[in-house]
Amino acid sequence: MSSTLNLETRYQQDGFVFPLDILSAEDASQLRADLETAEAELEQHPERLALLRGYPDRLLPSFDKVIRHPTMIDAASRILGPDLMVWSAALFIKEPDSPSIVSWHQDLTYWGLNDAEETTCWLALSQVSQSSGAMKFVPGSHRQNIVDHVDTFAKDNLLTRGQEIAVDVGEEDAVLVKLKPGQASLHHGHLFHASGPNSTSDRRIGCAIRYIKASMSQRDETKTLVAHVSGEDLWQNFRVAGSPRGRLNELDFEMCRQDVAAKSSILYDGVDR
Ligand SMILES: O=C(O)CCC(=O)C(=O)O
Repeated sequence: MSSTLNLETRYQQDGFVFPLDILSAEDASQLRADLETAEAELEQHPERLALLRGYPDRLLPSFDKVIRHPTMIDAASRILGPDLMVWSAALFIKEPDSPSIVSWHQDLTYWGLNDAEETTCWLALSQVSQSSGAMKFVPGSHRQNIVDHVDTFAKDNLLTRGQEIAVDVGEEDAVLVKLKPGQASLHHGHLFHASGPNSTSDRRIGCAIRYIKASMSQRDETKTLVAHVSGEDLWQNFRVAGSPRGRLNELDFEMCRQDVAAKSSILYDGVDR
């Protein structure tokens, strides 16, 4: 990994780039405060709280603004070209002193997309270090196609199926992705990555913004919900959401519920539930 190379070359070589400076520390702290106020408002409503954590960009105008941030759009466009959708912007939260982990996996394994024209911009809203549960990336692993995964459904695993790569990961070469609040990393949908528990007294919060080329589609032709954040949508392969109608608006919650239903048969394909 050499930081003297440009972003595209480093990304092609390693399958990731970091750190990218996206928000000032003050803006990151305001975004976190907006999220945590919304979480407190929804404390008695677990279903809505789960939707907020899965769809912050559809339910809070502050997060809708973030997924359209010019620096992130510029970085994603260098990788994917000008026509961009956000397929998901879910939060990965590890509470203080929490055993939550993410096992070694490749993102695109279970998303049902027809191509690999995807990149994740993972934006830190807290201090991200080894002890708070930073991600680890294996350089160059993105050059492999999707390898075998096994589903573990392990309790402390934050992934939908607790899926785990079933081949040798090459973990000894992994790079720790340390970030300050407001910084982001960019990683390829085939990159081997994982993260450990949070042993600090603060929450570890990241927003994983999944940019895809607008020309992609779901293999089963389901129109999953996306935000159209740059360029054209000549293909109309997705259901395009407008910006949130307001803060925690009931119609926006309903739209998210419909997308959860549409995506669940894709994300849990082949699982006997
Ligand atoms: O937040 C984490 O620790 C893992 C996130 C992740 O796997 C991803 O963004 O693809």
